[in-house]
This record gives sequence, C-alpha cells and structure tokens, in this order.
Amino acid sequence: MSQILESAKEILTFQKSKSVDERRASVFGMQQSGKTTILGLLEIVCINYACETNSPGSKSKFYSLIIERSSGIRQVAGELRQGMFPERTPADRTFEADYLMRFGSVIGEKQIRLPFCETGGEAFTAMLERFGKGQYDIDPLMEDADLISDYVLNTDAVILILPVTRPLGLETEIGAPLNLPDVNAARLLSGIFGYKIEDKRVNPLHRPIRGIGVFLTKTDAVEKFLTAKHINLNTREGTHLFMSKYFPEVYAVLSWHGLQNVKFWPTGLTLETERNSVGKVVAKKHPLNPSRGYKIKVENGPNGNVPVGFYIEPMRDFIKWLKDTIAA
Ligand SMILES: Nc1nc2c(ncn2[C@@H]2O[C@H](COP(=O)(O)OP(=O)(O)OP(=O)(O)O)[C@@H](O)[C@H]2O)c(=O)[nH]1
Ligand SMILES: [Mg+2]
Repeated sequence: MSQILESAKEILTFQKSKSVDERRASVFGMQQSGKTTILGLLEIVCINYACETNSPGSKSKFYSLIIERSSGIRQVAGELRQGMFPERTPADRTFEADYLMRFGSVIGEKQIRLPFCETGGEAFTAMLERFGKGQYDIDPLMEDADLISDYVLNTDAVILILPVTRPLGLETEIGAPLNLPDVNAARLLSGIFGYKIEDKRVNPLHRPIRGIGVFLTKTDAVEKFLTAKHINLNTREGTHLFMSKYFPEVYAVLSWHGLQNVKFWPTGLTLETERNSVGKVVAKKHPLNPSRGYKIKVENGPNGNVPVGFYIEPMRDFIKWLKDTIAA
C-alpha cells in the first residue's frame, strides 16, 4: 500500500475515533474539470465565512480545516489569491485532501467531511467497473476497495464537478478513452449509484445519498453563448435547459435519482485579457508562471486578495446546503 494511503488511513481512523457526528460528501470530476480550483475557492469563502460567523458574542460557530493528503493542496487558495490556477494533479494521485467543516450552535455540533477525489473521474470509473464485474464483496485489504468504501459506500452526498465548456466543444476530455464528456460523467455517476443500490440491499448500516451537488464550472468561458441562448444557469429553468440539452445522459441519471435532491451551482472566474499582436483581445497568461495558464483577475477582499468571478454566492449556498441538508 502506498505511503500516502497509509498515512491517509491513519488520519481517517484518528478522525473517526474522535468524531463528532460526521457526515461525508465526496467530490468527483473528470481530469481538469476544476476540482482543485473549487477546493481553493471553497477555502477562500470558508475563511471569510468563519471570520463573519465567529465574531465575538455570536452563538453559532463555523470552523474549517484542510487535511492534506499530498503536498500541494495547501497553497491552492494562496495561489488563487495571486491569480494563479492550481498545478495539475498528477494522474496517479488518488486523492488530494479532505476538507472538514464544523458547525456549532447552542444545540450542538455537526461535522462534514469533503474528500476530494483527485483520481480523475476516468480512473475512478475504471476502478468501479473492475469491482462491478461480479465482485461486490470487496477484499478489504485492497487499496481500491478502501477508496470505494471511503468515497462511495461511506458517503452521504455526491458532489460532481462538470465543466460547461466540455459539451460545447471548447475543451476536449483529457485522459478519458472517449471524448464524450456527457457519457464519461454519466458513467462515473451511474457507477457510484450502482454501488449505493447494491449496498442498500445487503448492508444494514447502509448510508443513503441525501443529496447531490453539481458545480457547473468555467461558466465565464461560455457567458456570451449562454446569453445568446437565453440560458440563465442561476435559475432552475436555466439549469434544466442546459443540462437536458448539453449533458442529457448525466441529467437522465440525476433525474432517475430524483431531481428534487439535486442542487446546481454555476461558477466561473474572470480572466485578465490583453491585446495580441493583431489587436485582438485575448486571455493573458500568468506572467509569473505561464505554465499555470491564464491569469485570473484579483481584487481586494476582506481577508486579503480574492479572485474575481462568480463563486462567493454559490459557495455560501453550498455550505448552507451541506449544513441543512447533508448534515441535518
Ligand atoms: N476559464 C476558466 N477556466 C477554469 C476555471 N476553473 C478551472 N479552469 C481551468 O481548468 C484547469 C483545471 O482546473 P483544476 O482546478 O486544476 O482541475 P482539476 O479537476 O483539479 O484537474 P486535475 O486534478 O489536474 O485533473 C485550470 O488550469 C484552468 O485552466 C474557471 O472558473 N474558468
Ligand atoms: Mg486537481
């Protein structure tokens, strides 16, 4: 078993043993879908939310903590504050971090754990399929079995990261056997649900899925397109239109599970632009580290610089949803 997994297991065991009543929401997404960026943005919003919530005299409390599984994740929020996208997560990395949130009130405490599955969705799908071939009784000594157990069987919610750029052809799927973003994500999702259904049948301690959250990332890149199509992703009608047209397979899987249990949050960061040699306005590469791609605009916030874009409201709503629906 790898070193990372060994230490991760130790931390998990430790956390479980001293656990306040803890719920879990696992985060999945295909390669380069925006998972690590979402984690970084969540951290930025949580810091701000904690500063507000924990003001002297306040009865409700909010705390958050990143438990690093691998080097790198800790600086993501800091890099976003400098307008830099995260480093690519190496393909063999299974998971990057657990994000813990604790909500306190006069009636007690609730804890939520968000394991960020940094295995690109395609690798996770392959793993699910391997076990799916008549091998439901997982050998507990196998690493993959541990992951399925941690991410799927012991989770109370599924968070899916879906980049809206993919089905519109602005980006291709990386690392996946098919360049069919809708099919790949639907396969991942139905693989997860398949396990849950089977588990319900045989496991008296089965944990049902209490909710599904979908982050529709990179909306900044399709803003004009969506406006032209009269699709507003901030409304239920808008997400319905978008999902049924551009992610029909994923939408069918979600519908089967019950759309009343699904929440959608669009997010998008604003990129800096410049004029190229022929005077055309183009996105600007990060001057300090062009290998990280485009530079995100930043502005002054209450706790230091923050990236410019649409994410604060969705993240606040996400935190509320975790507290009221998943940890309830
Ligand atoms: N325009 C735009 N691009 C984004 C946004 N979020 C992410 N990206 C782009 O998507 C790339 C991947 O984002 P990550 O957050 O690293 O995605 P990931 O799923 O963690 O990627 P891996 O772990 O490496 O598979 C970034 O390097 C950016 O180029 C966004 O809000 N807007
Ligand atoms: Mg990543």
